[in-house]
Amino acid sequence: MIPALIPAPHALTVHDGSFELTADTAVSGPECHATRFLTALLRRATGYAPPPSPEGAIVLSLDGPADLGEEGYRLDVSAGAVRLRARTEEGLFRGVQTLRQLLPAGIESPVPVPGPWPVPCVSITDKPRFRWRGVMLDVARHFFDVAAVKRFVDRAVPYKFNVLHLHLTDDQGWRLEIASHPRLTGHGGTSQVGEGPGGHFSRADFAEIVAYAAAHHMTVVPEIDLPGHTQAAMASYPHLAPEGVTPELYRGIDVGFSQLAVHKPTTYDFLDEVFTEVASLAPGPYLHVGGDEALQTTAEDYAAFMTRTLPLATRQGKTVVAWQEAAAAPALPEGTHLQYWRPTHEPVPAPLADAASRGVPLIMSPANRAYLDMKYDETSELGLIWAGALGVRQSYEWDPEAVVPGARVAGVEAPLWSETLTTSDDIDHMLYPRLPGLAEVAWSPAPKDWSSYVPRLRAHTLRWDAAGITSYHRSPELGEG
Ligand code: NGO
Repeated sequence: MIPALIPAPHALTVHDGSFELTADTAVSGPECHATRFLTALLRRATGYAPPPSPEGAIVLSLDGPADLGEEGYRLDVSAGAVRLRARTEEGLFRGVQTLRQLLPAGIESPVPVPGPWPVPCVSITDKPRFRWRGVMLDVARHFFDVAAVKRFVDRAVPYKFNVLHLHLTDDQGWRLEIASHPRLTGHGGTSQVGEGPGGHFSRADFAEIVAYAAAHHMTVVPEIDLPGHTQAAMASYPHLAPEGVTPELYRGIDVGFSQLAVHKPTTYDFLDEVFTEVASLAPGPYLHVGGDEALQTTAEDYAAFMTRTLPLATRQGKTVVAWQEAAAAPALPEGTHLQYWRPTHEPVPAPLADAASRGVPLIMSPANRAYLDMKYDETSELGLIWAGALGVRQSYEWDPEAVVPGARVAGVEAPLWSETLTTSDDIDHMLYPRLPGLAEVAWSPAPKDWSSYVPRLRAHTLRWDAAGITSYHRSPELGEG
């Protein structure tokens, strides 16, 4: 029996027999997140709490072969021992997720449940196809608090995602406290889609999210969406608005109606101050500046805006990330990543094709493949459908390298926009069962075979049940039993 691993590893050999985890099975490994995570996971579901031992039967070590790279690992399970090797702590952490999936579904239980706890004997050598494997949560349309963001991270971790992109600002709300501009959240954070009170992350809240992500080897990519999608900012400070008058807070779901005062020097002073604070709060290498759907901004103004704004981000030592429209900026700073989001059936816009041909790395999030806010089908209650319905198979069966031929693909990201989502159960409903497929697209070697994938995915529903995830979509595409 082939174990139901998602994402499928690079190379897997199954041997006869199994390792049996018992009350005496100690874990040993370097003092790091991977060792702590595994120890806590095993203890939580099995109730076993053996004292740590330098010669545990499960041994993690940092002596993996060099060709494993940054996130690769080698996992050998025999009847007597589990050996996990990597070059880095990150590699060990990814390998721990594989070991987790080799254990019975009950390992996901938040409280101790009875065993037995067999692990099939295997040899696995694994490393990712793409270095950028992201999930995005829109906390602007509806605010999601620290606990909800942590839960979102928990959903992505078993599937080896390594980027947490937070869409922190939009017309409906500004969600990150900026000490130099307290009204951004004090006023601009008090609205959201519909009637709710909005909300925001204090600096301490945000630090907690960054630390939680880091403990799960995920990098936080903060997004400040500019120069459109900025009504909440303008509603907070009149000088940011082209007319110098604060507009009302916005609670609808239209896009493309707002624009910062792109001609005023004070706008760039503002952005400099915001970026300085965001950069210090999010220590990762990236700063996402949005750039999408600036429909009120002329092409000339957009180019001028980006020419002034992008260096403000790089001044902070950050690599710029922006939605694909930013390909129209006259000069993209070295290293800039563009995020492809339009559906794959649309022609690739000329500036984007041009940027790609110059080697600008692309993050692939085409809406008709990777947008987790799309409805599963016409009957879905939650979600939008502007890019078409997005079934489980359609989000799985695609090749990120075929979307813009010849492009340098940094990886894949699955955005979850929250116009229609208000609770963590809503989030779970949109994530599962599509998220694991996108993880496989991002991690596993091409090509993808739906018929070998669907039984593995079906097996994972037992894990979600064991974890107490109740609202995942019962997709007919997964078939019976
Ligand atoms: C678009 C738009 C977002 C919407 C989303 C909904 C991008 C990059 N801009 O994607 O503002 O929330 O669609 O699917």
